[in-house]
Amino acid sequence: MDKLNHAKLYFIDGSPFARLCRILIDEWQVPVQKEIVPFPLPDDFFAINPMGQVPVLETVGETIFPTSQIVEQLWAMTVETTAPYLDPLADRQLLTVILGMGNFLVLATQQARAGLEQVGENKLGFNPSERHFERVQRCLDWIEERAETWLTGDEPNVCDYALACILLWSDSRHPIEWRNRTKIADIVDRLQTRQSFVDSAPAPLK
Ligand SMILES: N[C@@H](CCC(=O)N[C@@H](CS)C(=O)NCC(=O)O)C(=O)O
Repeated sequence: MDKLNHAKLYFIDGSPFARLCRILIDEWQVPVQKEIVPFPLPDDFFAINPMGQVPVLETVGETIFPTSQIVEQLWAMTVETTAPYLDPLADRQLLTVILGMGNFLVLATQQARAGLEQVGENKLGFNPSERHFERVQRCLDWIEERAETWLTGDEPNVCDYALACILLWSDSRHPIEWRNRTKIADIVDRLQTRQSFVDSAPAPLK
């Protein structure tokens, strides 16, 4: 068997980052198996990824994370480079901002859902969770300013998929205001009916 047939993506059902990778595997037709792992992740997952997070892509001899690195690897594995081109500077900066915004949103949402409250004097000078939500709103404004029909060209690309995965995850966990940005809302609405999105939709929370 060749190297491609051995590749495996570890994911948890809800993760927007893992959902992006699952969607890219389907959209770009990359030969990668998908293996679901439970949430919370077992402690021994730290042996696979020292950050204790999914997604993780295993190929022969390589264990690849975080999401941005997996995206590059999946792109390199597309059989006939069917994936649309990403400009090395502008588009990758956009993807970095979208994934960074996702990190802030996940951290702040997890804190809200964990019911954590302030227990001591705030020596930092701001509320980290509120600051994360503020960053998300500012990033959305920045992305909306740059959006056209799609974020990076004439067809949907990894930046559009990533943005949609993150905002749909937010809707399913701890909704925030984002639909007031009409271009972003239009992108998400056009993507969420695609088969790759339907097949990877997170199960409702119990
Ligand atoms: N920066 C990471 C973010 C990945 C991430 O936040 N994964 C979350 C799920 S959305 C996770 O694995 N959480 C498990 C845990 O915290 O135990 C990446 O780009 O891959």
